Amino acid sequence: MKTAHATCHLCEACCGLTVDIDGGRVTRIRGDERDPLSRGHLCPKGVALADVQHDPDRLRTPLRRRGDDWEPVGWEEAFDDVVDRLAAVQRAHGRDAVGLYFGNPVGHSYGAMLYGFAFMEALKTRNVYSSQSIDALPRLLTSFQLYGSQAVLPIPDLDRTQFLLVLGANPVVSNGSVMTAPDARRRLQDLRARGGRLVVVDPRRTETAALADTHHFIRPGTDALLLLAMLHTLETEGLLRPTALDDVLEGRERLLALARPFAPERVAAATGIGAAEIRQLARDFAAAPSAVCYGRLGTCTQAFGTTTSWLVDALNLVTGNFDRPGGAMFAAAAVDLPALAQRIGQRGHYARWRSRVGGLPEFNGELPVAAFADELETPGPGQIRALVLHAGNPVLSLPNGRRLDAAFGKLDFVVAVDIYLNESTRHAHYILPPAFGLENDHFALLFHALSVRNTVKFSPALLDAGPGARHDWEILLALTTRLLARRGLRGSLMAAGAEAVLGRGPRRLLDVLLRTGAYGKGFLPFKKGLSLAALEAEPHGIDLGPLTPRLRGLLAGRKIDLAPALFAADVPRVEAHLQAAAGELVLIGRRSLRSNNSWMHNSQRLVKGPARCTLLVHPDDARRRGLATGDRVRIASRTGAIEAPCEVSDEVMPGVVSLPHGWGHGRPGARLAVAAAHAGVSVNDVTDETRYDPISGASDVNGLPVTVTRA
Ligand SMILES: Nc1nc2c(c(=O)[nH]1)N[C@H]1C(S)=C(S)[C@@H](COP(=O)(O)OP(=O)(O)OC[C@H]3O[C@@H](n4cnc5c(=O)[nH]c(N)nc54)[C@H](O)[C@@H]3O)O[C@H]1N2
Ligand SMILES: Nc1nc2c(c(=O)[nH]1)N[C@H]1C(S)=C(S)[C@@H](COP(=O)(O)OP(=O)(O)OC[C@H]3O[C@@H](n4cnc5c(=O)[nH]c(N)nc54)[C@H](O)[C@@H]3O)O[C@H]1N2
Ligand code: SF4
Ligand SMILES: [Mo]
Repeated sequence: MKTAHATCHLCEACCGLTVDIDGGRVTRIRGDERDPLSRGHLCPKGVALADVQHDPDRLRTPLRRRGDDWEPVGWEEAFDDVVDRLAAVQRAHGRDAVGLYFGNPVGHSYGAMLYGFAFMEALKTRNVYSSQSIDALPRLLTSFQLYGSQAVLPIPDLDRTQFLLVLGANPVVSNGSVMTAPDARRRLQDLRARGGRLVVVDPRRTETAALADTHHFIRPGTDALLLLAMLHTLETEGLLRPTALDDVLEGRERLLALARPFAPERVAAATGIGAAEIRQLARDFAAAPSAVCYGRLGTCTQAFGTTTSWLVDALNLVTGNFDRPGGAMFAAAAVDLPALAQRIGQRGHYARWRSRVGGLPEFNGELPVAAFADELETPGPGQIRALVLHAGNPVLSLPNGRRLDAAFGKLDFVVAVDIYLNESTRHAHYILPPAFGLENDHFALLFHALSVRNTVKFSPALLDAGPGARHDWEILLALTTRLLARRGLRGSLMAAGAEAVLGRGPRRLLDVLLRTGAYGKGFLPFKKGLSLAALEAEPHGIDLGPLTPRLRGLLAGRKIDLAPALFAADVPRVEAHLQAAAGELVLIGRRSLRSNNSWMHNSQRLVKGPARCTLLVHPDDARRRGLATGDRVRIASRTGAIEAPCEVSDEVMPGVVSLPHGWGHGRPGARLAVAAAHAGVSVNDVTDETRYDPISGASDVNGLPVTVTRA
């Protein structure tokens, strides 16, 4: 038996793991006490990583469809045939006829991320989609507009702030998002222990709200009204002082003028938060020695996602809580993504083109998933006829999954790079299963840059994937070079170039990135400078200290417009929402400590116990409909209806019901034995792809009008 150290890649928290391995199998996973960021923390998913690692349903060899069945096929044959078919579709119907969807796990694999760029370049389709547009797109667009780069992402200085205002996030369960914060629970308890305050604004009394000094229920989709009323209060009560960043801020007067019509009294009914409470919240925020407002999934995946994300930053900026300890700050990672993004020209771009059918804007080369179904179904040049699915499960994860499910079934060709034969990959003609988890090296390329503390760590693979295995990056590289090689002499040269640069694997690239990064030149304790070898000598990772101010360097002479025209133009729509129909039930989601989006339900230890895919209904709403806990209820929307068990609970506010996403297993053709026995229903069978934030195109899945009746 050996014991070694690794990093959990399942969520943004990147917890350090101590792993016992016996005979090539993981026998035990514990939290690594010596990891400078996670300090021993481990959640139930981290323990269950072993279950996925050794899951008998996990695919180990490429599969090719034979009618309704599958046959194993060799890698080279599979690569050749897949690329033949993709190239044929592009030749016959144009580049955009091949669609690409990549899912959340790509962001957790530095190899898949780096090689994914190359693959996208080779495919050259405009039909690129990802889970980002049902996640953080409004946050990225806000950064692009305000700071000139999607990679300049403000992170709450969680470990030092004296006042944290959380809107639409549940870090005690999620362990942070666009805020890498392992053991968020302890960090929040520490905040209160040092005399700081935690205020949570959420339509559900979440696990995070349970730790808070104050929790305000808020009617879904009304955060922008709340933030405008807070800005109004700050101005009218004279609570705004000059800030250290005033010389780089523009448009302060325009911002305050936009907020002027929104007195707390005017937004109280729509938000569900009393005017006195809103005023007090603004006063407390302004009076705190340091404060930070943090908005996440609930503020992004709603009707006003971009405007809300902007106002969150605006509040931090005008109160002087930006780029200073205890406020919103910026990580300085060993591989500094904002600097890298600048160097490789990936600062972002917006609306350079729009989707063919719905006219939704691209962001940084990607179209919002709200446009996906139309682009699959609507005939004409540019229609998607073949699809590459990389580490995504859109049938369960995207709005109106049923429509996508049907559309995928009609495609000429689908290839999936995935470890499971699941609800989405069952539509594939080929499934190419990569090495997984502890068979991969880990480096938190993305998440070191989103972290509440600067650390750096590299974890080499602990398990041998076996001679027949391929890593995500190897699969992407094989497809990339083959695609290029089919494009004549120039393509062949590019393929040879790609092979020469990328063929030695992502470790080489990472070493270059580390050596050319901010710590590459030499720093204590590495007088020689940071390199991959230096990192490998420190299996627990290296602490680089708390976040430090650095915004001015990131702005590189640019000023921050506090009220960009693109966002300001949305305020009348926010104002119109004051009159939104009250009384109708709206649906929100929720996450659980024992669930990871749609793909860890094949772990017995995660799914055991009482069913978790239940509809939370407030007692008043239940009484009115004659519902009790355990009743089956029918949840209906424009797109369809599903049935789930009812759970009466005052955890949700009146008028709001909550159902988690990622369930709805047991579909014919999928191969997930445990998940099928704990199927649940998919909330995305009732979410609506036509509902999105019009600025970014991000899907609005929180605040969906539904009718709920006894089934
Ligand atoms: N209604 C509603 N919908 C939501 C959300 C919500 O809150 N409410 N949340 C949204 C969010 S934030 C996200 S991120 C998305 C997620 O949306 P997706 O990314 O589409 O879905 P996942 O469930 O993460 O599925 C990941 C897939 O990757 C596969 N996989 C896992 N590890 C690997 C790997 O290492 N390599 C490869 N190649 N494949 C792998 C899994 O088998 C699975 O098929 O869901 C979104 N959908
Ligand atoms: N255990 C576990 N951890 C995870 C995941 C998981 O599936 N399971 N998924 C990972 C992923 S991909 C992501 S993106 C992160 C997400 O991490 P978080 O951003 O923390 O996401 P959620 O837990 O979905 O929290 C969103 C909150 O918004 C609330 N909400 C809904 N609508 C509104 C609204 O209009 N206004 C306000 N103020 N609140 C609203 C919901 O009630 C919910 O509490 O979590 C990651 N971590
Ligand atoms: S919090 Fe995230 S990174 Fe940490 S053990 Fe759980 S799933 Fe893994
Ligand atoms: Mo996500």
